[in-house]
Amino acid sequence: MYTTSSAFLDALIEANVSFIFANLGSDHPALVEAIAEARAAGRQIPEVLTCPNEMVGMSAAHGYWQASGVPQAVVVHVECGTQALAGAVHNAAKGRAPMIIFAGASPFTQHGELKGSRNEFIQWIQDVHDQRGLVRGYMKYDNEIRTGRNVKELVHRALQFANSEPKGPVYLMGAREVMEEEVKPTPNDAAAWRPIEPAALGTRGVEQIGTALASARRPLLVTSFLGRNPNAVGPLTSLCRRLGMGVLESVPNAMNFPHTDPLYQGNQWNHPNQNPVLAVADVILVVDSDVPWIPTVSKPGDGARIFHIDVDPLKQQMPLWHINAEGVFAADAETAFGQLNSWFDANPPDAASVQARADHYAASYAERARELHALERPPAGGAVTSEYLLARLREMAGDDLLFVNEGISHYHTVFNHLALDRPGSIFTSGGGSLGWNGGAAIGIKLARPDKTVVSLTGDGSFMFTVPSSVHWMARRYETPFVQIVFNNRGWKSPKLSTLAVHPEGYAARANQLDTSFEPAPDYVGIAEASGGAWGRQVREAAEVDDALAEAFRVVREEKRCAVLDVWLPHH
Ligand SMILES: Cc1ncc(C[n+]2csc(CCOP(=O)(O)OP(=O)(O)O)c2C)c(N)n1
Ligand SMILES: [Mg+2]
Repeated sequence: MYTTSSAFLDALIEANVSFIFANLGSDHPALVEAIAEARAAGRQIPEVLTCPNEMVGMSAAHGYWQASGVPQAVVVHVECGTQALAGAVHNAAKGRAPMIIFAGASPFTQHGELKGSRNEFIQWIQDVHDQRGLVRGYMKYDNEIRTGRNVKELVHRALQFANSEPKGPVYLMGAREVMEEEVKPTPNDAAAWRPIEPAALGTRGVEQIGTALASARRPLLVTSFLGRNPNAVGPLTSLCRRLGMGVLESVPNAMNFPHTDPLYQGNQWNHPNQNPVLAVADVILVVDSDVPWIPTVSKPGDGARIFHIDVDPLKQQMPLWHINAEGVFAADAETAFGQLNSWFDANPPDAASVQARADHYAASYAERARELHALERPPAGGAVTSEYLLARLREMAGDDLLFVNEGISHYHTVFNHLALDRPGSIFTSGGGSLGWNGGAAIGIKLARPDKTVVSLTGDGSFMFTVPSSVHWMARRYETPFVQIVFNNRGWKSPKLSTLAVHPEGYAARANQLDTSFEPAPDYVGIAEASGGAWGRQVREAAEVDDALAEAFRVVREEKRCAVLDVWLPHH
């Protein structure tokens, strides 16, 4: 038998989908049957991963794409499972992570008119007015499969949207009767549904940007996520070096530029102070950034000339957005840097100016390096600090490490002290819905089994990941990773948010703000019970080296997760 569901699976294979992150229900008999039939017949289908929690499954699909560039599939149960995707929907949309989500829908017949007609009470209860509307504000494309005769077309069209810039998740739903419909197999025409080719700058744009950069005294590139495409980092590095252009990251989402290069000028988050490098830059090239600066605290100087190159310069999903750019370009960063590099081949910049700029940035780089280094010294008394821990991790880390950063109030600490220089070596969710790191670590390990994955998470964010599901899946699907919990006994960030607006109010004087996790949960115990993880608590700086070494050994040799519950000063 060949049904809509069989054709759906074939379409996924044609689209190079290796995994279906699935959470099944009464809407899926046709799909479950088609999967079983394909297995019995030896027909190729994606591997199905059972995801006890939908958000974990979708975060895994997100992580898989981040580490491989290949979108995967998520299957969930009607509107309930769609809602249970929860904040992963936000993260994929904001992080522009492509994937295809399929949800069944309640049968639309109730007297047995068609195969798949209603036979369970829940099918009346789960029939809602606008299932697709639940996620429409976040999906690049959504549609309903109405017949098996064009299901493959819908899958390929959906993925064409997902894979075209600005990328993002797409959603299909199909009712039971439709997914049961018998159809004839059709040929593979996935190649006819290619994503839009990367966009280039126009000749005038290249000239405009090139001329401005050539004459700048303090040219500065500001970026957040150009390194989502690891191939953009090389051309950027060449461009910066030949110009003596500094690089400032704003809320980085990837390894955008080698942090060991003297042109690197640090990363700015919610720091409540004007960034000094940004203040004096006279020509600023913003490339792939959703928040290049926060104007109430930090912005370019008044006379600065700003150019903006972005996969989505209009920020189509952001109702309020503006930077005062004299040139705005929708272009692919790797392509644009290639064009600018060619322009500078033909128009070599003045060597003395380049040297002067590079010297200036190198001096501020050295100053920053000294400050960071001082922070890494273990404090008197022996307690562990995040800076010390990260410095040790940096020293002990091999070149095979991939980092997952959901450190929240430690986001910048992680970027600062790991000082990474390998493109594609660190990932963040790109959004603001906490709990992405556990699922993401699974997806990243699935995509890159040769790598050692290290997830760095706040204690609150550990709890948001649904750790029981994460650690069960990690064991079941053999995706061991190191997970380091920055345990400050609660949510520091909401406290910082309050104090930033009310520095001298009641909250500032209160002895607790309902953000504490005392008594602290046993994070190692949770992971151990759910997935047989190894783990230990770390309270002293002197314990760090042993704990890290053992964690790496366990993950690499015993192939199980290792959780280090690192006790930092109370938030
Ligand atoms: C799903 C979700 N719920 C709530 C928040 C609001 N929020 C932002 S940061 C934060 C605290 C996170 O705690 P933790 O991971 O321990 O990091 P810390 O702030 O302590 O560094 C919270 C609750 C959010 N961003 N996402
Ligand atoms: Mg915390």
